[in-house]
Amino acid sequence: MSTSAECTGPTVAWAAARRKEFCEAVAAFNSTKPVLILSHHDADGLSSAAILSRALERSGRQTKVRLLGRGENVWSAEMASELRAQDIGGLIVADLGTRAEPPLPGMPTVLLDHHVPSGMPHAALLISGHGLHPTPTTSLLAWWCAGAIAEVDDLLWLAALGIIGDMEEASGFPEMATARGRWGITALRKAVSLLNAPRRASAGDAGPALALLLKADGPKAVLSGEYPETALLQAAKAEVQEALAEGRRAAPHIRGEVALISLHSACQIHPLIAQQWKARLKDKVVIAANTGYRPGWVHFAARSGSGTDLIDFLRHHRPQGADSVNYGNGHAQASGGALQPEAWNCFVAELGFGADMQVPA
Ligand SMILES: [Mn+2]
Repeated sequence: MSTSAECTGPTVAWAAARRKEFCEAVAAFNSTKPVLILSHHDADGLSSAAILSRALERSGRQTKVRLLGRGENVWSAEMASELRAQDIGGLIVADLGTRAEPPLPGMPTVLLDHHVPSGMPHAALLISGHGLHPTPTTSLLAWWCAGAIAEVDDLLWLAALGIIGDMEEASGFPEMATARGRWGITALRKAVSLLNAPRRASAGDAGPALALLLKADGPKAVLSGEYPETALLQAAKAEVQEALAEGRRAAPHIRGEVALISLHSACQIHPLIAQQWKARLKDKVVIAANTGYRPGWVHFAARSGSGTDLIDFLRHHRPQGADSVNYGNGHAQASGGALQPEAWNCFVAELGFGADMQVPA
C-alpha cells in the first residue's frame, strides 16, 4: 500500500487539509524542547499517544507523554499548574475533549479529538472528527496527521486499536480493513481488551499499556509476553473480570425512561455495565453509577439505545453543583460524569428515584 493515509470520498481532501495544518503547527513548535502529548488512558487515547510520539521521534523531535487518569481533566487548575512547570516546545492534546480556552495559554497547541466540543479554540489548532460520518477516532486522526511528518505505514495497527476500542470497527474505514488483513482481527481485538484493563483496574495506572504501545511492532507483540508489561495487563484484566462478574448481578431500578444501576467497585466497570444493559433495555436511558471508584464522588456512565441525545438529556437534568468539566461530556450516545454526593442525590431525586438511590453525603 502507499505511504499516504488512505481514505475515501470527501474524507480524502479533508484529511489532506488537516495533515497540512498539523505539519505547519508542529513546525511552529520550539524544536529544541520536547513536545508534550497529553492523552486519554483508554485504547483510543493510548494508541493516539503512541502514534504521535513514535512519529514525532522519527521526525527528530523529543516527546513526553502524560496520560490523564481517573478524576483528571486537562482544563483543571491542577493540570494548569502542572503544565506551567513543564519546559516544553509544544503541546498536543489527544482524545480529551475540546474547549475554547487553551490548556496552557501562550504555548503552541494542537487538539486532536472526536468528542462533542464544548467550545471552539481560537489560539490552538483543532483537528476534530466530530461531525464527520463515520466519525474518525482520535487514533485515526493521529495516524492521518502523523503521516505528514514521518513514515507511519507500520503504525496503522495502532490506529486500528483506537477504532476497535471506540466501537467504530464496523464503520467502514478502509484503514480498518487494511489493518485487519495485515495483523488479524482476533489479535487486534485481544490487544484492545488487554490495553483497556489497567485503567479499569483499581490501581488505574495505564502506564504499562502505553509502554507496550511505544515499543511493540504489532498486536501479537502486545499479547505474546515477550515484554514484561503484558503480565501486568493480564493481572489487571483478571481483577476487572472479577469486579464485572459482581457488577453484573446488580439489578436496574427503573423510573420512566431511566434505568439506574448502582455499583460499588474500585474498578471502572460502570461504562461496561451500562453498555451491557443498553443492549437489553433498548427504550431506556441507562445510567450505571459507581460509588466505589473515587472517594467522595459518584461516577456514572450513561448509554442510550433509544436514540436519546445524552448530552441534551444530561444538560436538561443538570443538578446544582455539577460542573461542566466533570458532567455531561462525550458523545450523544455515550456520556456520563462525576458528581459529589449532594449533587448526585438531587440528580436522582429529580429523575424520580427514591431514598434507596441516594448516597450518604
Ligand atoms: Mn476516543
